Amino acid sequence: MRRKIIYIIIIAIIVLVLIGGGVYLKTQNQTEISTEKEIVVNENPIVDATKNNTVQKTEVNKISNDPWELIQKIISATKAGNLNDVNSLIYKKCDQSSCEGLLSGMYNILNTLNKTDFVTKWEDSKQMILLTAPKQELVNNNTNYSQSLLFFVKTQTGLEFLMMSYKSLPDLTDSDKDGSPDSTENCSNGNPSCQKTNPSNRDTDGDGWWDGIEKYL
Ligand SMILES: [Ca+2]
Ligand SMILES: [Ca+2]
Repeated sequence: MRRKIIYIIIIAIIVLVLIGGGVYLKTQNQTEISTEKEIVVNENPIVDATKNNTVQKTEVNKISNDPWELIQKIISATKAGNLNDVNSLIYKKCDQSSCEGLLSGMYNILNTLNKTDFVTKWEDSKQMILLTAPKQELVNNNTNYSQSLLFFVKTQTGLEFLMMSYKSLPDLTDSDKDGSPDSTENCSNGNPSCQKTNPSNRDTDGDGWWDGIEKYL
């Protein structure tokens, strides 16, 4: 009888130990879960911070469809000498060697432009040209007229700057409004390597690019 009681006590002790171990293990699991939750919670600000950085970066590199907003961004980027930013804003990309001296040159030219001088805009779904009104000037005591043109290309990400052009008489007449004067299109400008295009058709070869834009692409 006494031996049975001892067995019962030993079994009871084993059961209590097992139950106690179970409670301990359960507590441990809950602690681990809690720890994991803390990690997840701690990751949220990191994820948010990454998203914020992405938004900020997108805002910085966002290319505008407003040509003057684009010009201002190029002026800022060229002034800072930031080639990467400049390349994100211009159509014909350049590397460090090919852009040597270009940044300061672009800054000096673009920084002198006045938005209000560019009174004419020609554009379609692929390109845009801004033009000043012909301006009277005195050259060697002779009265002449000159005009500045800004060429842009519309890309999938927005407007990109292509180039600036300066024209004067007798190259101001541009019948088809494609950025290439009649004198250039009909090769009456004396250029021996001139290739004729149709001065009455913006897109002589029908590929969507205007004649005045295409030669600079
Ligand atoms: Ca033309
Ligand atoms: Ca064309």
